[in-house]
Amino acid sequence: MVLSFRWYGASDPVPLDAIRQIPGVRGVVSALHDVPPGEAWTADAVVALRQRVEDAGLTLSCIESIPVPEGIKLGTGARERLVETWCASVEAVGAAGVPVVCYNFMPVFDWTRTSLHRPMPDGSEALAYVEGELAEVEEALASGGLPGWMDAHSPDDLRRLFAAYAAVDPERMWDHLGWFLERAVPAAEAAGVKLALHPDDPPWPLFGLPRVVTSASAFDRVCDLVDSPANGVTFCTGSLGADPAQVAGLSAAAARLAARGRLHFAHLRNVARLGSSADQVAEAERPGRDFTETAHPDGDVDLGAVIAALQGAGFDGPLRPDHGRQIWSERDDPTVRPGYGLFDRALGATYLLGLWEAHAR
Ligand code: DNO
Repeated sequence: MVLSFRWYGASDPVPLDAIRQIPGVRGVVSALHDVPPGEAWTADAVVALRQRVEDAGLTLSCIESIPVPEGIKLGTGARERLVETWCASVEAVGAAGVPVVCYNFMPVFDWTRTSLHRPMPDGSEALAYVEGELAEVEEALASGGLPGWMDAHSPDDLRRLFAAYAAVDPERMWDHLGWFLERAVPAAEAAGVKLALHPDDPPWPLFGLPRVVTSASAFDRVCDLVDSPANGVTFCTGSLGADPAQVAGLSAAAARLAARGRLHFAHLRNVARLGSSADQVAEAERPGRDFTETAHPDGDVDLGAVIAALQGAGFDGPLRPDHGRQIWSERDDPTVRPGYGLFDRALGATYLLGLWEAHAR
């Protein structure tokens, strides 16, 4: 495996030099963050990104992400043109020699939390999701007081998108994903790139929008839609592990998908269902799907078992820690991207490296 770290490019307050100093980290996961979604990437621009990463003594192990435009997910008349552009970007990535592209098929919003600064018992802060707080988020959406992770859309855009998605039920969403893969997978094959679809985070419908990539069995269905080694997944333990019904089955699912040759990228992070022992909040107070992110060794996901499963299947792709808590001097630092500071992700990386080495013996 290639232990990797996400880097948001030149504007990331975490510099490549710092990433280089994390023990065991050799790969960087990044994207052309300055190219507007829907515009084709060029090979020259990807090569320049790769060069910058290599100049820092690292390798560009994965692109995360090339955003899929809403017109494709909605199945509008513009989708032919939009998918051509998306495939051109994949071609550029392949021409620049980067082996994996992570993407997602979530309508309107990428990962969704109700709090970016939930105080933890140890004085750190973490991202959290509490169903009882969703109404506040919806109000903020309507008024334009958008939380940071949602600011890609104006309130008018959102109203238009919500109205358009009202006509898309889950089976239509699957059709749209199938239509997309029928075009994207051959392009990826031709470019020598593996596609790695990220699951919806959290893995259930939100705000009445159709979200379908919500389980390991949905991943199987994705792999069946177009039967090619280029059509694979990003195995994100924090996304799928937020579902209490799935958390115990994660290592078996990782083993199955990796043995199938479709697990192309691993996001290993941890979550605790609020009410579970790691969080020590009374179950009765917060039933259901509420969860908080945790330090990598804590939480409900058995990351050691997932690592053992990946090793058992001979996984050799990029693997990265994911969201960290805000700890130490990053806790009150407004320049830190919630979830994407340096410190706790670096601790997560060394924990994953330790697990990997321990299981390799
Ligand atoms: C969250 C990430 C996601 C991921 C995209 C992939 O931090 O895992 O934002 O990058 O969903 O397209």
